[in-house]
Amino acid sequence: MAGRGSAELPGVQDRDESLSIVMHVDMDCFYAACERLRNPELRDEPVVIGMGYDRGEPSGAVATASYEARRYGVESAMPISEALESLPRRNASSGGGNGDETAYYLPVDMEYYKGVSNEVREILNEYADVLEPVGIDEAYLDVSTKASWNNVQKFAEELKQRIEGEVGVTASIGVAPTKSAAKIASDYDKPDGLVVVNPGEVEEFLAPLKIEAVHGIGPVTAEELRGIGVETAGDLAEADIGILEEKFGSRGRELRMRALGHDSRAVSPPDDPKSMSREKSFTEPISDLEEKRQHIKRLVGDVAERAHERGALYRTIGIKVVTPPFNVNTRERSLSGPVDDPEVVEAVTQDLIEEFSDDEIRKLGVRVSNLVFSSREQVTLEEWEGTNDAGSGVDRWFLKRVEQDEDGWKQLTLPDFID
Ligand code: TTP
Ligand code: MG
Repeated sequence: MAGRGSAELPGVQDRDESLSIVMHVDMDCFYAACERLRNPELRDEPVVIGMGYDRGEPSGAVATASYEARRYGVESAMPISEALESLPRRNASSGGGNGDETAYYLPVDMEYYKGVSNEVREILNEYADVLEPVGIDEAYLDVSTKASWNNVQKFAEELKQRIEGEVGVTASIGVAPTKSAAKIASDYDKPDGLVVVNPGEVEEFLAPLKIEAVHGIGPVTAEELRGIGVETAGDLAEADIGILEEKFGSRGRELRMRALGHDSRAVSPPDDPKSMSREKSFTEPISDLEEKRQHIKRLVGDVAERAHERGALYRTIGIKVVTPPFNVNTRERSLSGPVDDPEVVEAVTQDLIEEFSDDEIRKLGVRVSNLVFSSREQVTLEEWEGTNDAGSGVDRWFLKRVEQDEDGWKQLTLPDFID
């Protein structure tokens, strides 16, 4: 079934869809679920998390709401002031359990949510041949060799239980032969859902859904399609190809293929970053060398820790020094080989800052680049061997090693620093 020739969507790799088992995991009301972890009082209660929200204020917009709060019409992107109208704030004095008419309102705490997200990701890694995280609370997993269509339901149930048992939040999972069907399936029975769409059932699964559910169809195309009587994915799958081409040109055929469930995008790990950096601005420029050294030390600690967490080795270490009014100076040194060693970063950067001993500085930065990733469990053997696609793991690496010079950092590579 591989290689559908002209039926393949343009710009995507040839992939045998019938062989892949794709899982889409999406955490339920994620920010609210995180808050419930550290405050059990919030469990089963309406909870609203606001971006740009300050406690007690009507400012900001809803980032997410617990399912209990959604019953009152509160949803993402709604102004907090509007949410408050349907669901007033619960005061500490009123205590919990005073019915569903009020909600807890809390500001977003990204750092905390990222920590929870990482815990989930570690479990996902164990279950995936290839893991493609999307944002903070979603991921695609290719589980083709870890599971079979006969046991994938149990496999996904076990994964859900592990996430709930070990992290304490719930996930909804969709399983299908393609990414787009898996994503729709994970949303189909939220929260705490599990929907498996077997090969051969994708078209039937999609048919009753509104055309917006079809991958790549936005509100404008949806409206145009409705204009020619196409309301559901099933209508689109059966639509006259002549009419679709007349209206949408070559895209018409493509849209129809998508409504039939074809999607040959492979689950692929996100690109590795090319560099990692941290910067600090000062409201009053600093001139004391010891103070500069202390800031550098802190920035080095942050950058080196992040690189270590991501399994990144670096070959180039640099500093950025912004002097008034806004002169950006960058200095870098390259080592003879990649390292993961905070002391080397500290030594190099402290040496580089000497040149700016007498300057007033309004911003300092530390960057490591020329990265090589040591822990790449999520990359499949095929990618390493370059059989999967042109951008194989190895090729991408080398490409990256010559694609430096980003973020306004001038390439100023000095002779090798270390033998
Ligand atoms: P979603 O997965 O879209 O939403 P959710 O996890 O809260 O709820 P669901 O059970 O429907 O999956 O987004 C994940 C997080 O991203 C969400 O908890 C908060 C944040 N977010 C925003 O900050 N703004 C937004 O507009 C949306 C949609 C999400
Ligand atoms: Mg979610």
